[in-house]
Formats: sequence, C-alpha cells, structure tokens
Amino acid sequence: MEQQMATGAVWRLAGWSGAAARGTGATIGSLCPMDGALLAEVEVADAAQIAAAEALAASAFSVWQLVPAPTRGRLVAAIGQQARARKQALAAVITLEVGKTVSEAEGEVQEWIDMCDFAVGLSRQLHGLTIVSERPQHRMMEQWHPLGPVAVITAFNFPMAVFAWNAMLALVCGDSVVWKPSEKAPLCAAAVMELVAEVCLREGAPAGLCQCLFGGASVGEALAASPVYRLVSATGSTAMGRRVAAVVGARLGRSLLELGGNNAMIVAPSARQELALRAALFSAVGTAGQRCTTLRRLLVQETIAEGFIARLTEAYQSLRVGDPREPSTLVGPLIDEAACAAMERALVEAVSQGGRLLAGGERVRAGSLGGGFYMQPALVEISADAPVVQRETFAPILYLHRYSSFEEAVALQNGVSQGLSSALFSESLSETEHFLAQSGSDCGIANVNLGTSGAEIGGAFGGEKDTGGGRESGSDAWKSYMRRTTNTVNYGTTLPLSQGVRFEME
Ligand code: UN1
Repeated sequence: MEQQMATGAVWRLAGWSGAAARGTGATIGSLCPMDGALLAEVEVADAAQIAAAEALAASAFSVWQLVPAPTRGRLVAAIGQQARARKQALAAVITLEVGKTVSEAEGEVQEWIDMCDFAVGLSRQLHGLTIVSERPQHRMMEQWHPLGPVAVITAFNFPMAVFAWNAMLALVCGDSVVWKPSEKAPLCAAAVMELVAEVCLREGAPAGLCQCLFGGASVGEALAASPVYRLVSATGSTAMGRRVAAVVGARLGRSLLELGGNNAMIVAPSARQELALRAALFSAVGTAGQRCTTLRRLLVQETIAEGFIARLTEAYQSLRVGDPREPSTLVGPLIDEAACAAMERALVEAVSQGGRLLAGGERVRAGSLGGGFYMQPALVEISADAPVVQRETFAPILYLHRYSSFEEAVALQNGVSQGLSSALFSESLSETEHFLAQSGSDCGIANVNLGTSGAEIGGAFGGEKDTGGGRESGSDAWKSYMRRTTNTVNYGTTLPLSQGVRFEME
C-alpha cells in the first residue's frame, strides 16, 4: 500500500496490488457529487501492475487454500470487527464520494458487517452432500474446494457492500481476491482496502490475498481475459456484463453477473395503501434512484389509481432533496453531471412518447453548495409500452401505469428484458400466491407487502434475463466461489460398473 499527500488537499493513492511496478501515471479523479470538487486521485494500474497482481493472487491462493476454513473465517471476523469499529468514518467516505444520506451510508457499511458475520458462520458450514450409490459397497459424496483467484468488478452505487458480498465469501472459501472498483468511487475502495490490508497484515495473511487495481474498462477487460481468475464477478450495467460474459466465456471461465434492473411494484385494490406509498417512495427515490433494486415502474389497479397517484404526487412534491449530511435530507445528489443529463434526456423522451410529468424532474440548487448534481425525483404517468420504460435510466424517475386485471399486471411486470426485483402490495392470498408461483414474477427477487429495494444479505441476491442470472451474498451463493468434486469410493472387493455395464476379461 502506498499513499502520499500531493500538493493541496488532494490525495494520490496507488493501488493495493503489492506489486513493485509503478502505475501508468494516468490518474482517475474522485469527485464529490455535492459540489463537483476533486477529493482524491488514484493511479490507473498499468499492464505490469495487472500482471504482478495476478501472480501475487495466484501465490496467495496456493497458501490460503490450505488454511482450514474456520481459521480463514477468523480473518473475516477481524475485518468485520474493524468495519464495525469504523462504521461512521467509512459511512462518511461513502457520503462524501457517492452522495448517500448518512443513514443509507451507514446501512451500506452495516451490509458489509452483516456479510462478515454471515461468512464467519459459513466458514464452519462449507458442506457437501453424501449420495446413495447404485453399486453395492460404494459411497458417493460431494466436496467443495477453494476455486482460485477471484476477480471482482463493482459499480459506484454500493462501493463497499458489493465488494463485501464477494470478497468476504471468497476469503472464507479459500480464494484470493483482486478487486477493480468503479472509477466513480475509488476513495471508498481506498478506505476499504486500507482496513483490509491492515487486518491482513496483522493477522499474518499471505501477501496479495486481497488486492485492488484502479482503472477503467481496460483493467476490467484484462481481469476478464486472464485465465488465472477462476471466477469473474461483475456488478454494473447490462452492456458491461455482456462484455465480461463474452470475454470470460471465450476462455470457458466462470462469471457471476449482477446487472441492470427495471423493477416494478404492483399495488392491488386490497393493498394497505399507506404502506404501499411509503415502500414505493423509499424504493423509488432512496439512494437518489441509483440502486439496481430501485423501483422504476409502479402498476396501480385502476379503481384505486386516482387517489393513490394523487397522494404519491403530493409526497413527491414535498421530498427533501439536498446535502446528504443534513439529517432531514431524504434524497442526496446523483453521482455526476452525466447522470443528471441522462435523467433529463429520459424525461424529454418520456414526454415525447406521451408521458405526463406529474412531479419533479428539475435541477435543484441544494442550499449554499451550488454546483452539485441534485435532481428533484420525477413521477411520470406513461403507457407501459413506451420505449423509454423498457430501459433502465439510473436516476430517480418513477413510471406509473394503471392496470385492470391482476394477470395484466403480472404480464406488465414481466414484460421487460430485465428481471431483478419485484413487489406486490395485496391482502389477497390468491394474488400473493400467484405472484410468487412459477407463473408469477419472473424476477430473482419477488416481495410481498414491501418494496423492491433493501434486500437483506441472508438471501441470494440477483436476477434473471438481462440481469445476468448470478446470485451473490447469502443462501448458497458461496458455491460460486468454490469448485465441487464428486467422489465415489468403493469399499468392496469387486468392481461393479454403473448402469449395469458388463466388461469382463475372459
Ligand atoms: C445494488 O444496487 O447493486 O437490495 C445492490 C438492496 C441493497 C443492495 C443493492 N441491499 O437495495
């Protein structure tokens, strides 16, 4: 780890590759979304650093895979302890660089801590099956072994938690990790790596067990192309995921993708409307609409639509947008100018496609700051087949549709190319069961009477179709970070063949 203070207040940070080689000299600036100020600069990894990180990850793996899993868990426990101790400070970095409100930023660090707890428990439960054999005096079993070095590519919007989903599991599974964080959140990655590197050093972990390379698409591409990385886990846009899948697939590697969402909530006539309203609001405007799980489409049954939409419009008009450090703020800034411009373009498109802007959509000058990337969340009533509705604009725009029958609502909910998260508000047992059945929601996450965002780490996280099919964090997602062997043992004195095949030497 290297870190030096450059002139002025800007930090220059080099990657935690542990490699002796110098970077390209090119830098990435970390910009504060509250005012556009430069917070830090990081060095972009060059080819030599990428190669050195790869070699170090391979040698760290050869040592780490032999450490008993519960001992590996102790390293993750120590990381969790430090994250707990520094929760507020880490959250402050998230707020500064990504613009999350203090409560949401602390929630993100909590997600990392929760992942540590989960992974520590898992470090004593990496279990396989035993399976009955068709052959007499034979036994079959599965074992899960460490996989190898894992590359982790993450997006700006969860700059710590998504790393933790992957790295905390990979570490207990016996893998080494090389992380390429988003170019838009290098300071968060630096804060994470500072903590992880410190704990690894103190606990005597092998050098290069967890490394970080800063850079853009070309660094991601190099990680995806290298056969050293037995798993490439990537979170971000569908376009990025397609590229990663193609490059990793070409070398028959394994990828784990968590890509775009276009999440919908259905509000049925029997819904508890007060709850549905609050859930819709948090899911749509929390994190300024920049979660994969953000609510983008709200489907309201026509007999309750008038009143529900009126209340929602009113709530949108009074949303407090501003400095995310202020306790009263509910919506902080978008990540950068490009995000604001994309939101404005989507709204122009929506209106040109027949959409009616009910609230928001304008730039907000937040207090004395000026210059920040603040937008008032927008509510647009529009036809469900408008082209703009089909794509994910990573900004706080909520599209409203009215529906008539429950079947129509489910068809609309499933009628987009993405399949991450979905929600139904209904008190009807028949509707809720249908929604969760195989003919209901086609998403990886389907919730009843809560919003689309804010998943707990204990469940498997991810989705289908253009969302990429991967599952991260809880449940049995750990299996992606290990390799399975099927073992058959013959404890008899003959050699019967399976499927009744005969092969007798006369
Ligand atoms: C993401 O936006 O990539 O379910 C992750 C949620 C968070 C994670 C979101 N726990 O909203």
